[in-house]
Amino acid sequence: MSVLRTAVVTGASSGIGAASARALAGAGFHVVCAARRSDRIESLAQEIAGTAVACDVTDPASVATLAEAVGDTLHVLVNNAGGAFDADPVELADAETWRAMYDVNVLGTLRVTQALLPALRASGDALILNVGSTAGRVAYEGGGGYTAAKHGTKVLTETLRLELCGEPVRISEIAPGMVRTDEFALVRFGGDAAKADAVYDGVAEPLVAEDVADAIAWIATRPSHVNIDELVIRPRAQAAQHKVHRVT
Ligand code: 8X3
Repeated sequence: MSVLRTAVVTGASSGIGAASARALAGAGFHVVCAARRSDRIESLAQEIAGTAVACDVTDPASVATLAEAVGDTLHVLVNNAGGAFDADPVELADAETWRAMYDVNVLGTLRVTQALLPALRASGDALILNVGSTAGRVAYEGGGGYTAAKHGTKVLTETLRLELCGEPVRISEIAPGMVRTDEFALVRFGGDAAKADAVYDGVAEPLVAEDVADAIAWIATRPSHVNIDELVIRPRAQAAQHKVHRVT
């Protein structure tokens, strides 16, 4: 067994995932960077002396490949792959888009957790850290599909913590608010850069991926008996989902 502690980060090709892979490598972990876009994770893995594994969390066969690559022992799993795919009101929302959001944000977390749990258990000291959202805490107009999915991520996390109580596996959720990344809002608005930029309009300092990654590395480096159940992290300018200080 390797003496180096190992971590898997899903959705590691960009944003919070890539930043978390870097932060965990900085904290001494060997990081397995998992994502669909192999070119991106390969260069990231090279940069942080980690390992790249192409993985689509919505595909059970692909998740099985990830589990094989990880092997018998794993210390930290960051279930980060996820995203928002629309901003439509409930009345007009497309059920398939909602299904896709549930698939990646909830079922993706389920699949990867199930596949890697034996290796996590085998480490004797593990952490499963699910990346949720403040959208998993509250409802907002146009957010129904994404908020429903992120509420699902939250409840999955809470359930798992109850079910694994007594085992050497900690279960945490980090719930970020407004984080400016290259892709989150752009994906949500189908590539419309003007709409994506408007999300951060006048907000001098939204969080950046590194702020969330820093908190993820902190959670992962607490002593083994300390379980951070949940950590809500927002920019100072965002007191609540609807209360954002904007300078115009
Ligand atoms: C992202 C937070 O406000 O876009 O997970 O729902 S929000």
